[in-house]
Amino acid sequence: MNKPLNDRFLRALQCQPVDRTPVWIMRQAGRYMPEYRDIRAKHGDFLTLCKTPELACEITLLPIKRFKLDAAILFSDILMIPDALGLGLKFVAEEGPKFHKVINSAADVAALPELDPETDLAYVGKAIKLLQHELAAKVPLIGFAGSPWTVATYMVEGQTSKQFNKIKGLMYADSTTLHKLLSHLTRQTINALLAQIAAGVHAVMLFDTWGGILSEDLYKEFSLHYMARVVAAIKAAYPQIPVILFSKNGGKCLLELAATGCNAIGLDWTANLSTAKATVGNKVCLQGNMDPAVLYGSPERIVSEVQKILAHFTDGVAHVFNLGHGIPPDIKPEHVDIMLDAIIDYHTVKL
Ligand code: 1CP
Repeated sequence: MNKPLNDRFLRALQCQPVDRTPVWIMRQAGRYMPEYRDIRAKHGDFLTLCKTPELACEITLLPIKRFKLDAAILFSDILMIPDALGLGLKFVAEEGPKFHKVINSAADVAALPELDPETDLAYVGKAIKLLQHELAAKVPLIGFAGSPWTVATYMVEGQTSKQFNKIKGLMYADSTTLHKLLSHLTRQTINALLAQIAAGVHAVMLFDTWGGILSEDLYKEFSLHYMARVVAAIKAAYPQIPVILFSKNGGKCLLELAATGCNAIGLDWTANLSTAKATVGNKVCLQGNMDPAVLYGSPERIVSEVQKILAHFTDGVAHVFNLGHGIPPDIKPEHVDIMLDAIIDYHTVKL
């Protein structure tokens, strides 16, 4: 893809100076936007939106047209890989994702196919190519996948979980099988991300939503290790493409995350920014970390919470502003404007 006109997001990820802090929002094209709800109501279910390149492209652009954002993120989902692996994904209203087939034995893992992203995930590449044209290189486009561990939780549990007893059960009863599953997913993830980069994304991010449910040792063995393999493979093929790792509740292993060779670490709102800066602030860019719930607050409170975060980065440590997790569906879009204006105004005042 062409070099974007607005490159402050890519510069921050490379720890280069920027004119102001770049910002994007996890789940920025989602249900809190009336424009998204309209498209969803017209075209049916979420998977249809993901698998129709024209719609995925149109939805990716919605928040870019509506808000002052510095990056677009491809409209897709981390569960498209297990869907392509043949597990039969559907989204049930009020309940979330459900898989028809679940993985619970060595035989299940051995039966998983190797994906060819050019055919099995062709709709992803097509959406990126459409975006290349439609975004007209205004802002960079982020590609993504789930971390192997996080995607494995859905494949083994069959749905979202609170206790994660099935995957933890497999971990303690038959760790060899779980490692085989994670290795398999790591290969598919690498190939899918390399295909996204070849199609034109400017940066990639791994979402490790459930890494934080593991103790430190198990996190290193079952989550971090496989993310490190993904980073190494991306960097070997495309050294210039920035890689962001986001482990929700991953604040314990910042040094190890930075040692993977990633460019940026996404932090949730429980991370202490002073500690994070002191630990890895001279090695990687930090992304985050406002509690999404702040956006339920008053305009004054939103502005003061934004300022509190930005005050940590006046010394030039590389930072991309984001929420600490996805934006909830019932946030008022005007509150997003207040947050974005506060970020832009903060820098206007400082300059
Ligand atoms: O219309 C709808 O109801 C769909 C809601 C929705 C949306 C807008 C889902 C269902 N996924 C998405 C898009 C999505 N998901 C993006 C698009 C880009 C963006 O705007 O950010 C991304 C990056 C994701 C990533 C994703 N999907 C994650 C990792 C990040 C996170 O939020 O923790 C996870 C865990 C999923 C699985 C998923 N997709 C959707 C649901 C309801 C879930 C389950 C979440 C859970 O288990 O609690």
